[in-house]
Amino acid sequence: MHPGRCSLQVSNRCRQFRAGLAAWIALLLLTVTAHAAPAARPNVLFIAIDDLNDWTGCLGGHPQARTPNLDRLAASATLFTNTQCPAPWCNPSRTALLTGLRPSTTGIYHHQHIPWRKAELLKDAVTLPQYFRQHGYGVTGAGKVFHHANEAQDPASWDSYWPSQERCMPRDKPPAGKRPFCGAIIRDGEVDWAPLDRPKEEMADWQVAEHIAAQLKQPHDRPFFLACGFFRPHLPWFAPREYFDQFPLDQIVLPQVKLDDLDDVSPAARTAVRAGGAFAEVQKAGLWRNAVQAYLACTTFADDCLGHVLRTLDESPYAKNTIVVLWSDNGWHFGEKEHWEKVALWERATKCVLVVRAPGLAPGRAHAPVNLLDLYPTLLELAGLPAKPGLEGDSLVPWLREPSRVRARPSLSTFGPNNHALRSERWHFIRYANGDEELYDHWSDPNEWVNVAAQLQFAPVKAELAPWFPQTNAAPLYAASAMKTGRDSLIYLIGSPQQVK
Ligand SMILES: [Ca+2]
Ligand SMILES: [Ca+2]
Repeated sequence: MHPGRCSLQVSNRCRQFRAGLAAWIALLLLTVTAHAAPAARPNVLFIAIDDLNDWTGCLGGHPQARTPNLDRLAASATLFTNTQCPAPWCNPSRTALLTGLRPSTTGIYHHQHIPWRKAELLKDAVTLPQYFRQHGYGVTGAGKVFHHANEAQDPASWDSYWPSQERCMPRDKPPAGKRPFCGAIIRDGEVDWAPLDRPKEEMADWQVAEHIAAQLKQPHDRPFFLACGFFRPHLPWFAPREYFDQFPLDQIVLPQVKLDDLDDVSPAARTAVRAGGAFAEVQKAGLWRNAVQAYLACTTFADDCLGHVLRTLDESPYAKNTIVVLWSDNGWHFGEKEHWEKVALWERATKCVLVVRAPGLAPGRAHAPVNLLDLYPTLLELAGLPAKPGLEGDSLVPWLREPSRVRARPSLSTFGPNNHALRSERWHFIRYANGDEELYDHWSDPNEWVNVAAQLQFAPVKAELAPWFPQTNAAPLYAASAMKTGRDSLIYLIGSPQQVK
């Protein structure tokens, strides 16, 4: 055989073989591609706990806080230890988180700015759950996620809701007898608490947990976004007696307060807080310790509900392919700065809880300043959905990958028009609409006892942070005259709408 001819024949055969192989591989790939499911997107379990400050085991804000389920979640996730709310109040905080836009952009500053869809900018806004709906997710929820008129939950955002789109929580049966149960009338009876002689299964929050758990036990034919909103430890602090019994009254540790703490805050803030007056009422009634006990009890009850959901997730087929995010919408004062509740720009009111666990990412603790506004872009990136232009937060995925990363951008909280606070890793800088300022150094003063805003040596700190104050301060959805008087108008004592540019 002629070597050349032979070589030619081999070469031809090789070419035929290669061509056949290529065609076969192409066919195989085509077949595999045609039959394979599209890349599975992770599910999202989105958990809110109302009014939970840092009195948790993992954040260490109170030595007696007992939150074993939250702590376990935090240990398996990234715990953001310096999280600020967009606004220290349910409605503006949640509206900002769920629309991705600041209160100063939308004009939703107040508890009473509902329904928030009435704001021009939010009329056609696509909310976080709605965005997941638009991208093929099955989106459902139970409990308090949006703050809304009569607990309704913005039908555009959900495929379904429990108990219904009109009522986000089952009604808790009130305790027998007449309010107030705590022993005194505090803020016209709004501040109240009591241990209940009933099983936890009869509580609305437990029923929300039960509903979410049932969802996690079901088969799902597409990725899900499941929202779970717990109402406790929001007022009134009613919880089964077994939770109160875990915190014997004579052993309750009270928060550290400085008696003359308000002396160096701005006059407007001092007036506003004292006008609220609930802490003075609590003290006068001799019930400070009882109130702390009730809050700790309600927090442990909420944690128990959380545990029910997390255990069900862990035992489900979705354990490994579900992003878990847990957040609270604002902090709470218990007498620090003579203040009682949220609605202030100090750290006790603005610091909230944020935990994010994503498949494939190692647990860690991030101390960079972050904001609930960052959640919207974070969840889109984690789920592999297209980024949404116009959101005012930033994705936290870089901090989920590298928790020790430094962040230049401070975290913004807003309370009423043009009253803002910026939190960096070290500083908390508050500027009210009338120009009054407070500056606290968290490295030396974690309780925010010493306002150093007027000290010349810190002028450069303020100058560095100030450009982050928003340039836009939208007019409130409704005028202040439409507001109730008293505590609900505190927001305008500090920053009257007339002072807004
Ligand atoms: Ca709240
Ligand atoms: Ca002080």
